[in-house]
This record gives sequence, C-alpha cells and structure tokens, in this order.
Amino acid sequence: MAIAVILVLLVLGSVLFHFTTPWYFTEIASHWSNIDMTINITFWVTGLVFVAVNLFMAWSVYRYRQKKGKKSEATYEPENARLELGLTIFTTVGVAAMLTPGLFVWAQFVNVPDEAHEFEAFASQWQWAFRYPGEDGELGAADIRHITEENPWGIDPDDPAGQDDIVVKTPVIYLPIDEPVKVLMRSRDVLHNFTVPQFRAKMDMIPGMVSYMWVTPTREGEFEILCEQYCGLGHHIMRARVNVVERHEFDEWLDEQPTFAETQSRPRGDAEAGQQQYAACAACHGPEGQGNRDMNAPRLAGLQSWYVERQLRYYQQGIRGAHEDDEFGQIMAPMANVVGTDEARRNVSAYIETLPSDEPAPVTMEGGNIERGGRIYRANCAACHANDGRGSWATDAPNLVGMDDWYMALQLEHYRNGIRGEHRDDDYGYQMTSMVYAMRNEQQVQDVLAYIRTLQ
Ligand code: HEC
Ligand code: HEC
Ligand SMILES: [Cu+2]
Repeated sequence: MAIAVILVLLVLGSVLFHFTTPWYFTEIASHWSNIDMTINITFWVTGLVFVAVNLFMAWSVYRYRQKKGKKSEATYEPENARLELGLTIFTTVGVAAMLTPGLFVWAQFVNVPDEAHEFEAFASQWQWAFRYPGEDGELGAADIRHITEENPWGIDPDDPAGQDDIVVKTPVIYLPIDEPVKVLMRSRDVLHNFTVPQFRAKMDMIPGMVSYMWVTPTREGEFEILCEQYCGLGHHIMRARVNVVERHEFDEWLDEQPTFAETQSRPRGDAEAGQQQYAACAACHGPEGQGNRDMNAPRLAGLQSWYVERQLRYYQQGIRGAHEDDEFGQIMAPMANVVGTDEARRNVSAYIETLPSDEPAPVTMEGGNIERGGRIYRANCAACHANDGRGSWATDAPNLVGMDDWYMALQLEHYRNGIRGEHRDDDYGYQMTSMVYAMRNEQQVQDVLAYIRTLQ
C-alpha cells in the first residue's frame, strides 16, 4: 500500500515539477521554434507514458496486494497475443511520433538558405575568436599550422581571399536581426561546441574539420555563447557574447573591426620609444621595473608585452582598477592615461618586456607547503599558466615566475572578492575569478605561491 502511494506521489511530483520549475527554456531568440516543438513532443510522449506506466504499476500494487489468509488474485500470463500486439502498435506509434518531426527539423537544419551570410567561430582551450568575410564575401583558407601570436586564427597568410577577412579576437560579436547566418566552426585543439541557448541550435567543433549550422536571430539583445562540450579544466569559463542588433548597427560594428591584413601590418611595439614613456612609470615601478613594495607597485620585469598592453587598456577603460575597494588599482588607473593610445601602450609594453628579469622579486612571505602547492598548481593553474609558470599568449595567462609574492596574493584575494575580474568587459580576468577557488583557503594560496617561487 505504501509503495502504491509513493508511486502516485512520484507521478504527481514529477508532473508538478515539470510545469512549475523555474529551470526551463530561456525565451527563444531565433527562428528555431521547430526545435522547441520537437522537444515538447518528446516531453508529451515520454511524459504520458511515464504517468500511465507508473499509475498502472501503483494500481497493480494496490489491486493485487497480499491479504491475510487469501490467495492473491494475480495470475501469471506470459503469452497474450492481443496484449502484445496492442503494446507493439502503441509503442511504435509513440516512438514514431517522437522521432518523425525531428527528421523534418534536421532536414531544415542541414539545408542552409542561399541568402545566409557567414561568419566563423574558432574555439580553443578556452577562448573564442571570430572571423567575418571581407569585401570579397569569402573567408580565406585557414589551418592551425599557420597559428602564431599575431595570427591566432591560423589564417593562411598567402591566400589572397583571407587578407580582407574581418577578424575579432575579443569574445564579443554582433549579428544582424532577422537575417539567416551560417556559422562555420573550427577548433584548434579538442572537441568544443558552439551553443547560444536562446538560439536553440548548437553544433560540435571538431579539430581538423569545419562544421556548421545556421540560424536566424529574431530578438534583439545580448546572449551568451557557451561551449557545451566538456573540453577540459576551463570548460565552464569558455564563454563569449553575441549581440543581436539592427543591420546598420551591425555594419557600424563590423566597420570598426580590423581586417586580417591590417592586423598583420600593424607596427610592432617600439621599445626605444617605449623607454621614454617608461620614465613616468619608473617613479613607482622602479627604473628596471623591479617593483616597489612601499608604493604597492608590483614588479613589471618578466611580464609579456601582450599582457601589459591589455592591463593598461583595462586600467584606462575602467575595466580594472575602478572598483571602490581597489585601493592600489585606483592609484594605477590614472597612470594608464600617460600611455593612452594603442601605439603608446604597444611601445611601453615592448620596452617592459625587454627589462631584465633574471633576478626574481624579493621574497616577502614565509611558509607554505611546496609539495601541496605543487599539486594544486599542476592540477589547476598549469593548464593556462603552463607547467613552468611562464604563461602563454595562447591561453592569455601571464607569467607568474619571479613576480612579487605579496602582489600575487593580493590579486588572488581581489579575484576572490570580486574586486578584480568582475567588470563585464574583463573577459580574461573573469576566468581567474573562478579559478581562484582551486585554492580553498589562505593556507592553500600560500602553498601555491611557495611552489611558484620554486619555478625560478
Ligand atoms: C603612482 C604610482 C604608479 C605609477 C606612476 C605607475 N604605476 Fe603601474 N601600478 C601601480 C600600482 C599601485 C599597481 C598595482 C595595482 C593593483 O594592485 O591592481 C600597478 C600595476 C601596474 C600593472 C599591472 C601589473 C600586473 O601584473 O598585472 C601594470 C602593467 C602597470 N602598473 C604598468 C604601469 C606603467 C606602464 C606605468 C607608466 C605609464 C605605470 N604603471 C605607472 C602604481 C603605479
Ligand atoms: C583558464 C585559464 C587559467 C587558469 C586555469 C588559471 N589562470 Fe591565472 N590567469 C589567467 C588569465 C587569462 C589571467 C590574466 C587576466 C587578465 O588579463 O586580466 C590570469 C592572471 C593571474 C594572476 C594575476 C597576475 C598579474 O600579474 O596580475 C595570478 C596571480 C594568477 N592568474 C594565478 C593563478 C593561479 C594560482 C592559478 C591556479 C589556482 C591560476 N591562475 C589558474 C588564466 C588562468
Ligand atoms: Cu570548449
């Protein structure tokens, strides 16, 4: 009897949960309402069967329960052709009802309309990069063999069709509303996946091949691009954003993005010019970029130019150092105006990269279990900052070796407290706000820093 009641409650609870749950589809923003329909049909078919089977089971348990001194009325009946025929037809109709609409929707999914424009999404652990065709309306050839720090998309430098391609390295893109678009997908390393939940469509990205899907965005707004394929440690922080806007707004945005040729002909940072600008920085960071604890200014020698460049831009744009509790960031932020142009940032960063970095920063913190720190570091930090701690442009993670321990401790605390990395445009700092939890307490932070000291 109790089991019968539990079964009925289970059915009631499941049905109630399904209709009242707050965890349901997001409001759709594409033309793929057909995909919602197929999912809803599946819900109805499996839901009805679930309810029917469980209620029948509850009824059977109740109806044929054991009664004192009475033989059960249940009989064993293994062969019942009528029942079997009925069940077979019923199941066939149910399964067909579930699968047939999917076949039609799949046919739509793989048949891209001719008028669809294109863009490319390129995935790597754990970043996104994007590409739109330039004036020739055609994407140039690309291959991971061509990937370099200046060419993270791997566009073939010798293919004329690729020169005018419009390239996007930041994880933010735009799409025009109500126009079909074909998304071409490549992966640099492992299986990834391109998903915009509100678009309802997704597709895996496979190293060595170009996969695709298409979609017509139907609602203006900003939506998150997720990787829905478990692709390693940083899988959950592999995010980008897509803004669906009016055509003219899209065109304006696209106009502002550089072409591939432009990114390749950009002058390299001029360290000599940067040296003069650095005079303004030396007062706090020291003439050799060795840092100055009394000024709370960290060591800069040893940092990669791309990282320094980005930080200076973040400080200037209020993405870093603007939080009201970021005492030291607020000191640095106005200084970034001294090198307020792309060119000035490039030059001073190039100069900082040339500063001698053999001598590590002085050790100001004691203790820490090197062995435990090493374990945490290799399992959680090495994926981006590399085993040797030197970081990589490919993961956008800076060098940590030889840097100030007090400063790193402070930054980790800031990431943890939302003082750094929380700004919505801080696309790289955001990754650290989640990774910092790999160290569960102050002690483990000390352990990791102790280990990083041994990497020198
Ligand atoms: C008034 C003192 C002062 C001056 C001048 C100054 N800085 Fe800073 N800088 C700081 C402080 C303090 C921090 C630490 C900020 C924090 O904790 O977020 C910092 C942080 C930085 C960082 C971040 C380092 C990292 O590892 O993320 C960079 C890069 C930097 N400064 C570059 C420069 C450059 C380039 C100049 C010259 C144009 C300059 N600073 C001038 C005080 C200064
Ligand atoms: C998914 C990649 C990733 C992982 C894993 C990761 N980091 Fe980072 N880390 C970054 C990126 C990217 C930045 C630079 C953020 C920015 O540009 O603002 C960064 C910045 C930092 C900084 C600030 C450096 C500076 O000069 O200001 C510290 C310290 C740091 N990471 C330590 C760690 C430690 C310790 C771990 C392991 C517990 C770790 N990171 C794991 C990507 C990662
Ligand atoms: Cu991924």
